[in-house]
Amino acid sequence: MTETPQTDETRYNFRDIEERWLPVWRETQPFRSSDPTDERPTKYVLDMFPYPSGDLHMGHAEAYALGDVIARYWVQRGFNVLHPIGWDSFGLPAENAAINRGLDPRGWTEDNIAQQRASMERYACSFDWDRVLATHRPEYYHWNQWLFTRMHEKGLAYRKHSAVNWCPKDQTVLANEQVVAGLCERCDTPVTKKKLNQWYFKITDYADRLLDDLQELEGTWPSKVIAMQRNWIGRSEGADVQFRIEGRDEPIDIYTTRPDTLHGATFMVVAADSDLAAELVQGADADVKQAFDAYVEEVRAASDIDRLATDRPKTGVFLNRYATNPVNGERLPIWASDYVLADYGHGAVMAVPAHDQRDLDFARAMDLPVRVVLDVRDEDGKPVEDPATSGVAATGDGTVINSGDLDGLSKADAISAISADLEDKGLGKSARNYRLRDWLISRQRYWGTPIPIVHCDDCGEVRVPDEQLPIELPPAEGLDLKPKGSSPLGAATEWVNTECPDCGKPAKRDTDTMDTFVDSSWYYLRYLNPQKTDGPFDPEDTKKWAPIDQYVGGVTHAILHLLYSRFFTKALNDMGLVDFNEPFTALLNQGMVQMEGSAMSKSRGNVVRLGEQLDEFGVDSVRLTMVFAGPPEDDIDWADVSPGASAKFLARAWRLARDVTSEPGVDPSTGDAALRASTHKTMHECAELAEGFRFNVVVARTMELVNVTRKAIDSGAGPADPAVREAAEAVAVLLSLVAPYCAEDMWSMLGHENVARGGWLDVDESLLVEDTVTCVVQIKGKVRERLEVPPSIGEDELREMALAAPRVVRALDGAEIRTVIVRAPKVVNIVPA
Ligand code: ANZ
Ligand code: ZN
Repeated sequence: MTETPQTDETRYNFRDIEERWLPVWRETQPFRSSDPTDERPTKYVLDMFPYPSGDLHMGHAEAYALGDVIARYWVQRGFNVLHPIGWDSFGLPAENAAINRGLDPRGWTEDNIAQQRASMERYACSFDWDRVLATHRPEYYHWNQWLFTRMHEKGLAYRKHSAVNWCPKDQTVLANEQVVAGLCERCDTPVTKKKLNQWYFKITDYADRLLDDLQELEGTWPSKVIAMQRNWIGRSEGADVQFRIEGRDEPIDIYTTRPDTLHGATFMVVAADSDLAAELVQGADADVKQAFDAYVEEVRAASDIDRLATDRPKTGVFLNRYATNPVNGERLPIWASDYVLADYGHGAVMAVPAHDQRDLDFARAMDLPVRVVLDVRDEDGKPVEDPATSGVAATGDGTVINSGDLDGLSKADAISAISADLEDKGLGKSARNYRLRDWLISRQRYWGTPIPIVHCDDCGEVRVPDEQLPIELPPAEGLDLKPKGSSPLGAATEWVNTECPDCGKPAKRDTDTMDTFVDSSWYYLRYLNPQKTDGPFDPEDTKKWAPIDQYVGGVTHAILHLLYSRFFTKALNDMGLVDFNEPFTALLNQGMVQMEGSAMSKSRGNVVRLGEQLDEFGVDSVRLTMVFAGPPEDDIDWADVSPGASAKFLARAWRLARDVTSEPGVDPSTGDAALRASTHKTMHECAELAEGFRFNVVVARTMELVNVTRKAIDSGAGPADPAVREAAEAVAVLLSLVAPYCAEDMWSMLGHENVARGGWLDVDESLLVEDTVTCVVQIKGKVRERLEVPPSIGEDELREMALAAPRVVRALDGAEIRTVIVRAPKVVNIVPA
């Protein structure tokens, strides 16, 4: 590539440029979205908000660069874009850090917020700084409490005594979702079970809607995330079947998805930690009881996820009790084991070892019989090996055998037949189960939203009246925040002791605080009116902006946060507070930033510091590198990219604007046609690319346009050509999406202000036609040559080109020509004499 000789590399100085524009943007706030007179159509682009647990890191830099490209793109397309930011500032990271440093979590949190905010401003995030929120501030959590109260009124918030996941290190309960492979998500301590009185949100009431409405998101959410949501909700269709228990008056229900295998049941298993197991073991011999008690002790320490794992050795205790199979009267021994969960279905299963792997593993471990009742074949039509010897359950489809009247039926027909029969006899009915559990929202920690409930000896659980909200957290001073199994708030005696809102007698405040996922379940609505004091959000503004057009964030939140937000939105919809059902119309998950093949972590010593990268290469180069590295969903390895090369490219782009000599507003139509075609084509394609999230290709196209423009300046049209100005302005607008400082500086050199609202080029369709078309040259109707010609080629020029083409000359071999028929630009027909 040629450069003008007067090029002076030192003249593009990102430090000067950053220093020049950051104060201007601080002053002008180009991304304010709350002007009521603004008539532009609206878009709501939302980035997941950060925890203020330190300064921004490379992961933030990637996510916010991508969200920013989207927001800035829609601004350039003429939309009033709401692109807000805030802080998810309650929760364990802040609290633990505060405990470790002996500081008040408030001050620590606010300091970190200030630091992150300054970094975001420097990073040129196009946030609307008038709408900032932080969930630890009373003006935010006031409305958590208000929403909790609405949930409580509707019976969607309730308290129950149950065994919960307990992290012995953090001394707090965890939602199932916060237990990863049996370990606490935060500190990797093995999670145990503890019986406690806890607050729940009844998300299971919404299981069907949460599942069915996923259909609406198909195509605009990553299919992987939709599948994860589906699995998490885990709807299962089957039947409840009644079994009599010898020596017990009431029969019990078991849940099965395979009533077709009833004849293959050879024993029954109840969850070791269920009430039923405890009841059945009553009256058993002392040694059975003792073995059972010891076993239950072990079981309580294991997580549900471990318990369900198929590769785990099976353990259990025979309870010395028997059940009766309703279809054939057979006597089935009853065992207690941990692979059956107490809170799924009825906490009891009929075990069909031939056709269920976990039952088979258990049967083989305990030496229990295996009976095949389905003739399952492999691909070659041969019967699969006997599960009793192979150790592999025959879980496929097949024909029923060893099952009396049912023999010969297919699996599906047998399920219908036996279900109908059981239903007739009153022994069974169809049933559904979900993997999804109610959402456990109470935490025994200080740094969260206090639950707005007062416990009164006479009135019980009393909601704090709306006009007494917010219930502010008492100061941390004087409280021991260290986790100890009960909430630190219990020690704030003055705060705890209150009077009952109903009867006025002395009563006590609930001392639990809310899971921070409550905060993030509706924050997108609070951005609409972060300062509103008489409600959580304004219905008019909700109509104007919500739901979110584009949500951007990490796939780590693919289950919990999205599920909870979807639940909140549906509950709010039912309360008439919003008129839509899904909060996030479209979702983009960015990849991760890695270093040398693995996630950055202190222990690996491969952490790249964002601040250092920004100091060395400049904000624009880092942003451009993030965006250019690949499709947004892909992980980026910082060892493979080159922010230095990005800086060189930006310098090259910047010099275009420096070199333009025409006046702003000059009519481009008289300019160099080829350059104009490139400019218009680039803008046209980049719009499509940006809307398809192919921002890396947008950057590549911009680079091409920079090269073409440079050629035009140096060896073609020259710096005064109006097409050169048009191209340089287009480059500035394109760069404003990824490299706003450089773009703003270019824009200013080009004689304009505020590149963010520069506006997308009005693409001239007539300039988009292909660069060349193929012209066929025929002699006496026979094709002799194909020529690539410009579509606008004139007849005379085309005739000359055709007659001069070497192959045509050879084919004519000096013959005289009678006529040449030219149909520009496609056909030339030569007729010799
Ligand atoms: C007999 C049977 C035979 C089963 C067979 C499966 C295959 P999903 O699809 O996950 O809902 N089950 C029922 N309650 C359970 C509990 N509390 N803990 C663990 N397992 C339980 O699974 C339903 C199946 O899981 C049920 O169908 C039951 O085993 C087992 F060839 O019943 B099945
Ligand atoms: Zn009372």
